[in-house]
Amino acid sequence: MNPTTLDMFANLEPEQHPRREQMGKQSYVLRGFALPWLDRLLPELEAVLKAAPFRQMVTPGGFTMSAAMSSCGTWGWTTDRSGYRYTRQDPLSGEPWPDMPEVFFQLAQAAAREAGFEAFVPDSCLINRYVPGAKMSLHQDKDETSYEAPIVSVSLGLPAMFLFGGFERSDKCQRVPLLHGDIVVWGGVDRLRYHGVLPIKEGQHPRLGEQRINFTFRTAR
Ligand code: MD3
Ligand code: FE
Repeated sequence: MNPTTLDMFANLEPEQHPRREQMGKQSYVLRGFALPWLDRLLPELEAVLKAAPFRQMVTPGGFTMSAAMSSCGTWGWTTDRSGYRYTRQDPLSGEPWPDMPEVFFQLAQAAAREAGFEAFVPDSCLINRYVPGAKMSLHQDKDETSYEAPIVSVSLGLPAMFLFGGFERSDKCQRVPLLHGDIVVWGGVDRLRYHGVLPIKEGQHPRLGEQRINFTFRTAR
């Protein structure tokens, strides 16, 4: 059954939803939104990773990113010494990125709708893996052709302290703890906010072990 059919808060405005926290004018944390989907997400994740395993990528400046990454969908985000970009092929295998599993797409679309963005059509899902100590420095997501579509981000496994900044790197950041099953949706006027992840703390998650997995859904083109 589609878990969205059980949503008894469907008629409330986004800012009235009890498990929906507003971070900016058009950005929300949906607490626990992914939990009912987990049993269908994890086998699909495993299949994607068999075809396109996690790898650590290098920034144009020559730094190895601490989060390991993979992708599925038409476009996969990659970085190497020559720059950040979206590619149709996995540079590791030379093959197209694995298809985005239907349940990934449905979850991303349901979360976007819950935050007021109708008809989100992601063509890219970046999969980030953080082990304790891994982080993501403050940045903007700017490699997409258009900034019209929102971004949907699913957190699984170990908790993370998320940094939700402003429109300049030096702007003060809100700190938002993200737990297993939480989804963040941001778009519209908040689409180009700086954001990052503080180093993940040591720990064991009962379902995912010593790691945090993040899915970042975007419309790349
Ligand atoms: C942006 N990933 O891959 S997404 C990325 O948790 C990336 O792995 C992070 O940033 C991760 O580009 C974060 C979650 C997120 C949450 C709230 C935001 C991004 C946000 C608020 C404003 C802008
Ligand atoms: Fe980002």
